[in-house]
Amino acid sequence: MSESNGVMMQFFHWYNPADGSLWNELKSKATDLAHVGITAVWLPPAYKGLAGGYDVGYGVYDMYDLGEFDQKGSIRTKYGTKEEYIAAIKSAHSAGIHVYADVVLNHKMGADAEEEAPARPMNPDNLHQPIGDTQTVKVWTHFTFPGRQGKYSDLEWHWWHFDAVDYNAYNNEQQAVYLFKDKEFDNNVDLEKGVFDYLMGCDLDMEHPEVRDELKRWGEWIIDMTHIDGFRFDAVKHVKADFFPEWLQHCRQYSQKRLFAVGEYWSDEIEALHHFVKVTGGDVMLFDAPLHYNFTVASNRGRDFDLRQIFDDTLVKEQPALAVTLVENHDSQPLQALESVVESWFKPLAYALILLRRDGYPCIFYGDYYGAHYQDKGRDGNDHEIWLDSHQWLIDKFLAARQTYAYGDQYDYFDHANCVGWTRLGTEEHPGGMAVVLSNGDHGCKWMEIGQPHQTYRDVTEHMADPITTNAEGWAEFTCPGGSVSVWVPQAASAG
Ligand SMILES: [Ca+2]
Ligand SMILES: [Ca+2]
Ligand SMILES: [Ca+2]
Repeated sequence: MSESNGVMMQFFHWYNPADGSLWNELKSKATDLAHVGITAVWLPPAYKGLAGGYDVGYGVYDMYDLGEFDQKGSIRTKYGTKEEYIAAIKSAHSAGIHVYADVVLNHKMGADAEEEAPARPMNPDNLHQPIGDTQTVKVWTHFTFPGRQGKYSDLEWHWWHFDAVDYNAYNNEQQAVYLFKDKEFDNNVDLEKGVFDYLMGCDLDMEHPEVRDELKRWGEWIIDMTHIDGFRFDAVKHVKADFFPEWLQHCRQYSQKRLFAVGEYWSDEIEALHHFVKVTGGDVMLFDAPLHYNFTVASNRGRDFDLRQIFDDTLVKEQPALAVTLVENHDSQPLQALESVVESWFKPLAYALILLRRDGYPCIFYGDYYGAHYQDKGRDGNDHEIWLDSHQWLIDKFLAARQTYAYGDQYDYFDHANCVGWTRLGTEEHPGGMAVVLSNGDHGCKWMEIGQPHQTYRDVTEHMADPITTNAEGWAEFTCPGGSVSVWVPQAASAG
């Protein structure tokens, strides 16, 4: 990642139109993305979900149906057909972009048939606590995949492949999670709710040998079918953490490829992230959710936020080699499940903080790059219309600066509550240096060392019109407008 200042893009948001066009869109945009400095894309789950052609992808039904079989009301998924998916990956590869597949190993939904099973109702808010006796329940747990007819895998899923479900047709009034007889919730999951193995749907039993084998077989299959370069694991805090290194090792051996991996452990508790890193031996990077929350708070508090604390308790500060840094994603965007929006005025500052510093593998959100417009119900039950601003112009400037100048030593000047800055000194291969200043208050200025004497710098953001020249010792007072950011690169050069 850091070797070439790589940048990932999350190539979707929650509200992309359900018209089957996303794979073709990537195909047509891959060259442009490579040109501006995107080196990898994370694509949404490509297999058929419960809601067929409308499913964002997290309601996993059939992992072997990439838009190939007439199941759940359509052949294609929300994003297109299997052929279009594979063609999009090929186009990305031709452009020099790696592709990461989104993999949901926690649950399945939309079973084809009901079956009876012995189970015990547990308190959904404390999964250790039974709220009834073991009884016969009627549950949607039998997956036969009638449209696929055993192609690629003939495994039918039954209740015994799962730990629990949350619906019992014999008692549909009861609020409970039904833990199947002789099952235990998997350990090494997040400890919220007693043990947070259960999230939704039919929760996979990662201790069942047929489940482990099937998931490994699927790993081989998706590698052969798509030549994917890595994985983004969904909802890792709800899955037995030690399964990930086991599964990855299997896939890496099989493919003879390094296979990148990042997990979504969505928690603002840095200790929980550290625990996952420990259990997985550093095999899986994590999205820096605490950093996202710091951005949210900073964007809401304006000048009352102390910018010196922006990296406090974040993964990029405490485990920089394992941090995928981000500003926003499909869950945090307005009206979504984990809505915690970073306000638009702060997005340029946040993107400078992830794209122009030494640490972290940055991930750009589709909605921040292209903008977005959509409507949905909010938590208040009312309909809302949302416009997300496109920050593409500035992000492209940052990407160009990152590619050309964000190298070498980094000197930090996090010495004022409302104005911070840093410089990069450059290397022999990438000379010139760069200075970044950002302010959440008034006009900012920062006396900083960039290492180049008598060199003139210009602001690629065009926020500041006049150039700045360093003194004989390679220092200068760099500036930015109030509530904004400036990025200073050598004037002679053309980057940005
Ligand atoms: Ca689980
Ligand atoms: Ca489980
Ligand atoms: Ca289990």
